[in-house]
Amino acid sequence: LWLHYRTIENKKVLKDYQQAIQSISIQKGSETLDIINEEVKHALNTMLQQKTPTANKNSNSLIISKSISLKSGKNSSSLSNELAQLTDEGYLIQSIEGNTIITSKTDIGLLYGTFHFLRLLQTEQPIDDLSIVQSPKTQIRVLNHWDNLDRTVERGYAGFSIWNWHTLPEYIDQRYIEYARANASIGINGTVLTNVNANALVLTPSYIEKVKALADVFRPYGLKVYLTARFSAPMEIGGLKTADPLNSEVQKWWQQKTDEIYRSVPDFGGFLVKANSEGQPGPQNYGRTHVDGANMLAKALKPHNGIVMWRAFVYSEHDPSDRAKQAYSEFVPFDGQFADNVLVQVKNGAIDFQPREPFHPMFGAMPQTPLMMEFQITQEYLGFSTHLVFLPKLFEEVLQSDTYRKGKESIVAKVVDGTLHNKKLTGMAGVANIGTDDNWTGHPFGQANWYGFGRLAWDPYLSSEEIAEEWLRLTFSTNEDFVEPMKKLLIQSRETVVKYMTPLGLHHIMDAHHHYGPGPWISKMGRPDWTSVYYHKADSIGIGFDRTTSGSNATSQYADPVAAQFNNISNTPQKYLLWFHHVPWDYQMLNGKTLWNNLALTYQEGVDEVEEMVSTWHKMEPYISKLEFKEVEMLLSIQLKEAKWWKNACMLYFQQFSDKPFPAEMEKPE
Ligand code: GCW
Repeated sequence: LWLHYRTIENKKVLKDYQQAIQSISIQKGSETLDIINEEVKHALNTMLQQKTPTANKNSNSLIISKSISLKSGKNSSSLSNELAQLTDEGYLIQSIEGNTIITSKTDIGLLYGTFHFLRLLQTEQPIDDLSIVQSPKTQIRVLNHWDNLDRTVERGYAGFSIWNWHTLPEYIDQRYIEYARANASIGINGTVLTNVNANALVLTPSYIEKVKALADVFRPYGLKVYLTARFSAPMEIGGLKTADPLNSEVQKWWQQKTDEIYRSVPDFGGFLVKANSEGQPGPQNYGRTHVDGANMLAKALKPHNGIVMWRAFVYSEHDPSDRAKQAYSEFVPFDGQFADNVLVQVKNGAIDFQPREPFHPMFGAMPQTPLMMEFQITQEYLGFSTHLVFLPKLFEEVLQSDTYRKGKESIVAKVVDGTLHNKKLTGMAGVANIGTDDNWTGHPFGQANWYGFGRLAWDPYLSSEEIAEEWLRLTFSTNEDFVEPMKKLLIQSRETVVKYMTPLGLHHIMDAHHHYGPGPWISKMGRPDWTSVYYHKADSIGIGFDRTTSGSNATSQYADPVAAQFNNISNTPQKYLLWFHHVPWDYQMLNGKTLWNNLALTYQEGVDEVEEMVSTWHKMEPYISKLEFKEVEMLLSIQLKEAKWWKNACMLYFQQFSDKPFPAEMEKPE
């Protein structure tokens, strides 16, 4: 991963660092502090090519400690003022009196600060005048593993689940430790071990023992464990006749179950729940509401400081008019009714992790309810672990979208970090792309998406360029001839995938069964909203989903002026055109060409851009290990083949409706 330390490449920088760090002094006395000691020694040995002595020198020392005593009184008081401003996970990295000091209120803060400092070294940043003050901007920064107890991973493309339930609790796989270390290095502080399509068995005593073993490994890395709670568990493993959240036996069962978990895992984080969605049981089975369900669990967790993450990903088969509207319609009326330890977890867009979606209208629309962001790191709709797509670019686009809920600059990032409506509880979840593959994520560049998610959960205002540059420098090389072209490639890669899969606001036109490859045609999936034609609505007149006031009126779920903008075809950004409008094939676009020709040329651009990715990659051979170079080369050639497949399948299919020739500039589909 990005923690594979390398000797500092630039000789002058190496010399400066050796000069600046002649000794290290690190506090001792806890497991976390031991981890810091090990990490620093290992990292410096490799990066600085020297065995740095542990000693308390007067200067040129790296000092990592919660209590720092300074000679100069002035510095000392400003340091303690700054320290007082930090959250428990925050830290300071400062150059003071010729030393580099990392300090914090907690051991975990020191660990985060240490990883930040090591990142500065590996990416070759100046360290002679540091004045870094950092606290995470969100509180709950969690991975959501869609891992089943049989070790299959729903929408996982990197092998099997890394949790070996069979050998737990006795056998502690080294992977668990590396996993915790990697997460700590980017500030992730929680992990939901199990799939949201939940299995109640994980709440039985023998599994709780296994969960405890993982929690014990993760604790010194600041990583809390959470579980998914299957709503019908009281019936399935508790022998009750109902799971009605207003039934006192059911309430008692959850309370006792929760107490039982906390006896084994005293810092257990809480539950993540998918209820009344895609066949999962929930409170609505008993005529109750999301509030009834969430608050019942919240009450059981409250005495232990646990939380409920209640997902808003709901869409019913009974109201097929417009799936995009349903989460908002079901949840927004409940604003203010959830208990104070409940977060509603909302996917970034209203459909389902498509290559591009406008931001979910729930963001900003529930001023009295903590909403947490759910991103998908695993590439369910973006070419699995086969296509290279740098997702922080997608995440950034969503986080920077302006909801206008409290006027201009009410961006989604402010909903997520709680500043828009003064929320105390905040968080971001990422559906993990991690598995048993040697490189953890299948595609070697999938690691960048795990990394980028963590960085954005810590600070939702970071730019994707900054993240791309950091990750490239950490993982491969700091040579500008590598970093610059590869940064460009990463940043471009997200738009490229949109172009060859779902340009101009198209969505959900993949194969309906496995979600890989094109499938704009009718599928035999049973539900109308599980087939692509529901979403693109191509006919002899045009293509696209009319979500304006003359159509499904989903636009009314946005605040003005966003709603007005999306309602008006000429003001709608072209990237969302077919998301909101049914547009005639001959409609003239900004470049003067028709919609049909634009569609064709955008698909073609997508293909051309993958060709450019391939040729950029070929120039990177000197900077990459042989194996990784070859791996990515092979994967890119699949990506190119499949970009053409998408283009050809979609254009030939849509041509049946448009009845128009392909523009001359487009390579003819075969
Ligand atoms: O994206 C869809 C997936 C399902 C998933 C569901 C969800 C875990 O196709 O596999 O189920 O979303 O987010 O609940």
